[in-house]
Amino acid sequence: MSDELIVTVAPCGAETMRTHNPAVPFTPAEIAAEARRSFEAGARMVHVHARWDDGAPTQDGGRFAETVAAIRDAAPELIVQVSTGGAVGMTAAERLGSLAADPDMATLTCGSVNFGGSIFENPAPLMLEFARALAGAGIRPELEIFDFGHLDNAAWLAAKAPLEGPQHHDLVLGVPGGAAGTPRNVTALADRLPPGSTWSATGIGRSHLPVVVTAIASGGHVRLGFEDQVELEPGRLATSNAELVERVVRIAELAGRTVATPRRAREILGLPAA
Ligand code: KMH
Ligand code: ZN
Repeated sequence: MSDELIVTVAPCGAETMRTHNPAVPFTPAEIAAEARRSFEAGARMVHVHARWDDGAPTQDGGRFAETVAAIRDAAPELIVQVSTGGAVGMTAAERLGSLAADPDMATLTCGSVNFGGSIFENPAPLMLEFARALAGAGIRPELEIFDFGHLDNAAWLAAKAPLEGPQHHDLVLGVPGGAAGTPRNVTALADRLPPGSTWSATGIGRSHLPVVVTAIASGGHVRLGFEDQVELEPGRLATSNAELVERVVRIAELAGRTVATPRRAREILGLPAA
């Protein structure tokens, strides 16, 4: 197990609003400032959603390009990963708009999942279309695993679509409707990944700490930020994404993990040098 740790920050997501936490960033400049502070705190990748100024989620290519350009300007060392998940209810074509930003990586969700009172729809043809779109654009995927069957879908996808070599996965646990954010689910899923895979884990809401602590102890990487949780502890809102990153870096260092350098983070994830 490598002791090097890659922290991904997900600064806003598509669903977190200022009613949940007044510090959630919306504009390209606000998202870039949060990304910069998170980089300084130890984040090595940023998972990007774009918002309009009023906070409405968008996969508009122009807005994504503007958001990614602002991030690259503020924190050129960060690996930029865009969302192709967008917000629940968006069409496949709409969701692929984010690829216009020419990111290092993009998400590829490996199956449908209940998402609170809605369904985050990722049927097999959409998965294939997205895998081919990423391969065609030379963008490395991050396979999003929200539930146990998604790993079986990922294996099906690897056999069907041009997914070359070992893949990087994010175990997104604790979505109401998906696999629960428990330590046992983290290790059960991580144990089933194909040899050579890399993985991170994300715990939604109050499953944040059990999930990231287990991932840190198990050799995985971690994702966190206002997309995934808004509190430091029950009833206490985080004042910035960087505050969440700082705490996880402290936990990781106590557990014997060291923050990967930007260069090593790219190597570990199979990305070309910056
Ligand atoms: N907003 C969720 C419905 C991703 O970024 O790829 C989907 C999501 C996954 O956030
Ligand atoms: Zn996302």
